Amino acid sequence: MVSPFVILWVSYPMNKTRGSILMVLISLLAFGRVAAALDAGPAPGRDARLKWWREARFGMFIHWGIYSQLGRGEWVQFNEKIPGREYEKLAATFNPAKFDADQWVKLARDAGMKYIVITAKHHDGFSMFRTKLSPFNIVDATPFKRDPMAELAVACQKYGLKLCFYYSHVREWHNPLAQSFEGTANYGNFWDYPDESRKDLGRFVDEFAKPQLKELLTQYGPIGLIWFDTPGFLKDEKAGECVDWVHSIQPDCLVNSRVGGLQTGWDYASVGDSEMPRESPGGDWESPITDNDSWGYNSDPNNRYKPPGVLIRMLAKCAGMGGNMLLNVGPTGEGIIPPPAAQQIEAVGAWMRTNGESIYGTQASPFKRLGFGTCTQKTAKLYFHVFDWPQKELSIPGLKNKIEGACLLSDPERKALAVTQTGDDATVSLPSQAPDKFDSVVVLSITGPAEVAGYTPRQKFDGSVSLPAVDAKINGRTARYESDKDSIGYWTQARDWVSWNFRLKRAANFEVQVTYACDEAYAGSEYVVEVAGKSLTGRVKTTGGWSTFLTDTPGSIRLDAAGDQSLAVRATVMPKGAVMNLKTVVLKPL
Ligand code: FHN
Repeated sequence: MVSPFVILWVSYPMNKTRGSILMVLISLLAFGRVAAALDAGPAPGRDARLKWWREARFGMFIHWGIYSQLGRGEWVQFNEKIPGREYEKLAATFNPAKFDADQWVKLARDAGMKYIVITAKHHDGFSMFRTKLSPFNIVDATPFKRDPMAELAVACQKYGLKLCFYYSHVREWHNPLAQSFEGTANYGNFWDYPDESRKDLGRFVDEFAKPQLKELLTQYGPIGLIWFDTPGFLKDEKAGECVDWVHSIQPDCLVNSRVGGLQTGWDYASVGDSEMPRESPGGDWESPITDNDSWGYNSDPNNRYKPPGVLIRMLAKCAGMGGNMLLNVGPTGEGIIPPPAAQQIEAVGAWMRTNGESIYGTQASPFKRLGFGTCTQKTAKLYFHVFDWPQKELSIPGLKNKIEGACLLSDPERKALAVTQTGDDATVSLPSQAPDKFDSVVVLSITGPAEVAGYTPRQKFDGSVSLPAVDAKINGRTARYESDKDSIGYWTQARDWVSWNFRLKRAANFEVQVTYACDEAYAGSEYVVEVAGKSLTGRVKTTGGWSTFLTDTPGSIRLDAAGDQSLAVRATVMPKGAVMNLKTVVLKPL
């Protein structure tokens, strides 16, 4: 079953908090039904349709439209409430003479991307393709007059990528019929079309969206997928019609989950915008990730492009959780992919040329967590993506299979690395230098399908033991793990406590380091750290807020016995209604 959070899909550029809260509520309403839908089993032909997509793991997203000329993102019309008549004038100046479909697709191909999803029509309602449904389109309304989708189709054919279309089927600011209200929030065009009673989403879908989809699915050859967005309150029935419509015209064309909140029949789930789930959502999923702070081109010099290392690790993490990464670029109004974006993509491409084997066609990691990075797998092969290169050896916890061999994926000779295996603990000897700054891949050949024991933190090579909140057992009523702060919060009952099991290889004296946050108004609790029959006491000080963490050292402790141990943190005194937000406990050898 796919975890419910795969459908927490949207955070809005114009009012993130309001938009996110609303979408969380909508998503919560949808949980049961999506889960039920997925439990009902795959739609006929779905596995066959998804074959190329599961193999691909990496695609390019392109947000490009007449808004790109302004350099203020794709939401500029809504954010600035630009009247339709004014906004339409942008078509008259749109002449992206530097657009070169071949160059764009080649850039994607060289980066190892296998599909391109481009905005055929975004919320502004401007069609970036030849259409009979509206004169507000790139061929009829601009001096450019060309159909970029036709040119991209040729280039995709040439370089062997799948061409796919983003299509905004509910939210539109140009067509007066399109939806405005989504619950209490209004993301429609209420400044040009204030009379809500004249809006009719059903008619908009039937009379405009579906015929346009038909054009997209009949004018450009085989289309890999239709990427629907912002379903809002589209009725299940209508969303279902959209899915069937796509499949009836091109049975092999995939449809993502944003077609509707509660749909059965879509092919894969889109998680939230630029969301990196903490654990695998399960099933087939994809994360759309912007390369900077915007989707459409943003000329603000403060716009932060993600460094290549971040993107490479995101790609590995997605694959490690069994998902795809759809990396977005926002070309300019002239039709070029901004140089910082192109450079980023080239750097990811360089990594993919060496390490692509560890991404394409892989499945999710069999390990719940790996301290050093992540893992992907294929039959009889495990690919360990090592982000934090350990000195000398890589410790692999809980692998039950026999290891037949190990090597570095970047080593052209694939020289064998020494491996020792004791029970379900394995160590692989490594060179001292990481072969890659961001993600070095260590390949293990194993017998049979990977079998992994439950995760227990292990003592590291430097002798330290790190016990993060995410691995803690939380005993109690209110305390819970908060992923945004990566800590245990809501610890508002003194009797709640947390504990970890861990495995010690070598006895030592350890300094105990407790990292926590505490708001000034709640400081003053007392806690104890208990391990191996010994205990240390600490007092919780203010750290300046619930998200500001500091490290406290309540003392040191000797652990004599190697083997399985457990450590607990309890509150002994809680004068002000909360204990702390606990992030980690680290045992540092003295
Ligand atoms: O509102 C859009 C946004 O502009 C962008 O297209 C993203 C991409 O996933 N989707 C919507 C918000 O979720």
